[in-house]
Amino acid sequence: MERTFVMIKPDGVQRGLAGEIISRFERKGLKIVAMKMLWIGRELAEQHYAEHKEKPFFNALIDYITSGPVVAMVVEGRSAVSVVRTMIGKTNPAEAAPGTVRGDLAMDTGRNVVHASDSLQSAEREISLFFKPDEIFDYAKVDEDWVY
Ligand code: RTP
Ligand code: MG
Repeated sequence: MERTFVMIKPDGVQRGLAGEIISRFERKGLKIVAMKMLWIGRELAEQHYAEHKEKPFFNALIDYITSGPVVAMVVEGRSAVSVVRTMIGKTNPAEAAPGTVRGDLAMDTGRNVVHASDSLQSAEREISLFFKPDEIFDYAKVDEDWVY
């Protein structure tokens, strides 16, 4: 099983889409093994998006992601990293396919409602940035035999 990091961005929380987005992952058969609401400070935001430090949109991205509370999660399942990336859709919601979170629920690249790790390596880095080991739960889910 693989784990990935997912975050409902401030616009997703403000627009009341947290339940809708979480529900999609649950219905898919993925398992939420950690979840919390937090208001990210600039330092954590800059660490999280360190790969974009030199990009022209970096400051706007940090302003956006620190503009209100977010919901952070660790999501587990077979090939969870790529499954979740497929479910959230392309970065630019205008190009994201219908049926994806961004394709269905967003309009603008700078307001694309959700983040998900883009590789297993990113997932491990981001999970450890946001969660302590004892905040991540190893538990059996009753429907697991019916999902796999
Ligand atoms: P994320 O990291 O948030 O899951 O998004 P992503 O992988 O689909 O896209 P990435 O290239 O990592 O970009 C991170 C976030 O930066 C904002 N962005 N703005 N104005 C622009 O050209 C631009 N490009 C990216 C988006 O909010 C994007 O999700
Ligand atoms: Mg990214």
